[in-house]
Amino acid sequence: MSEAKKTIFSGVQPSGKLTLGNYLGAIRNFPILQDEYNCIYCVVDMHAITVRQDPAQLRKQTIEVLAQYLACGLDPEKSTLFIQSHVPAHAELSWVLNCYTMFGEASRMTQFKDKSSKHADNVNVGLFDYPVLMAADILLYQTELVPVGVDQLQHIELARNIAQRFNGVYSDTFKMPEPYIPKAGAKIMSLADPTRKMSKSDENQNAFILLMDKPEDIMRKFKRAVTDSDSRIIMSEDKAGVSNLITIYSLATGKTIDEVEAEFEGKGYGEFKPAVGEAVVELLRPIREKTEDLLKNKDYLESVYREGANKAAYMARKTLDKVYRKVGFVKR
Ligand code: ATP
Ligand code: LTN
Repeated sequence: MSEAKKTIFSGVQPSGKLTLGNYLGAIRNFPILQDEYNCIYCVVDMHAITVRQDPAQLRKQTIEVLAQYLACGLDPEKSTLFIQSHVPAHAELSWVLNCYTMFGEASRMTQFKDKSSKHADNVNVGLFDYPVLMAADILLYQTELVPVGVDQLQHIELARNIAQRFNGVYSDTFKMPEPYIPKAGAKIMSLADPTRKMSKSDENQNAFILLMDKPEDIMRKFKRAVTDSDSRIIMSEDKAGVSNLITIYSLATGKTIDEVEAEFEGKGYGEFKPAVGEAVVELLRPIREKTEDLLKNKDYLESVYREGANKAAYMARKTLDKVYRKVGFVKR
């Protein structure tokens, strides 16, 4: 890691098993820049507890997300991979940033509104504060680029506003982060209801494809995927279901949208849906197999996240010290 390199930061919540949406929208892009950038990828367990989690499951899923980072091509020699709760600077900076975030702006976050209605019995302060912790994650490392799906854009804009406000009150402290959102795949839709985002916390198992799903489950879910009454295989705004499948097929095979439309011209869903299923089976097969292998080697995974936390803590401390000094805390 050299000082001259620009920094990339992103995180994924261990709130469930990873989906094809997480992969195509975010994780797929994580390894591609690891040679040119100082890349930092975190498993954000502190974000995950904003909705109720089973402790044993959370521990297991946290390790699984780390294994999947590696299986998707992240190299711990090149990138810093760690678990958020292992680096206390995230919680420390988020407290300070709370005091530079307006109640009104936090109230406008659509993810908060969505999750509050989904978990009406547990609208806790952490859920409200979620985007401020995310701003701390990003700003601690002087991040310039944040690869995420489009649903996270509003949170990155909030992080920019907080950074700008803090820099304005004191002096330049934080770099301005930019979102890095893929042109295709930024919002993969649910297979059961293509007007909604594919989400790992959906109650309907047929709504999502998991990276660890068995080939037969992947095939079954695609065959059942909700499409529209008109059976033409074309990309169109009023054909959410089929457009979503075309996007997935195009990303899984590397074919352009035009090529996909030409390939299935005059053909129906009976041919198209199994073809999408097969392409996704082949896309995910090496990731699933690599993850299974890695999960057998807990010592190795432990060495990766320990080493990662040490590197991250060192980088984070520099920013946190600066922030504490600027706001007027006495040096200890
Ligand atoms: P949850 O259902 O628990 O809210 P999630 O499935 O939305 O979780 P996150 O951990 O919040 O997943 O997201 C991890 C990354 O994956 C983020 O960058 C997010 O933008 C991206 N992402 C999540 N769902 C999709 C999707 N359907 N399409 C594209 N990108 C997605
Ligand atoms: N909120 C993100 C996860 C996340 C994140 C981050 C992403 C937490 N901290 C920092 C990018 C940068 C989500 O995907 N729901």
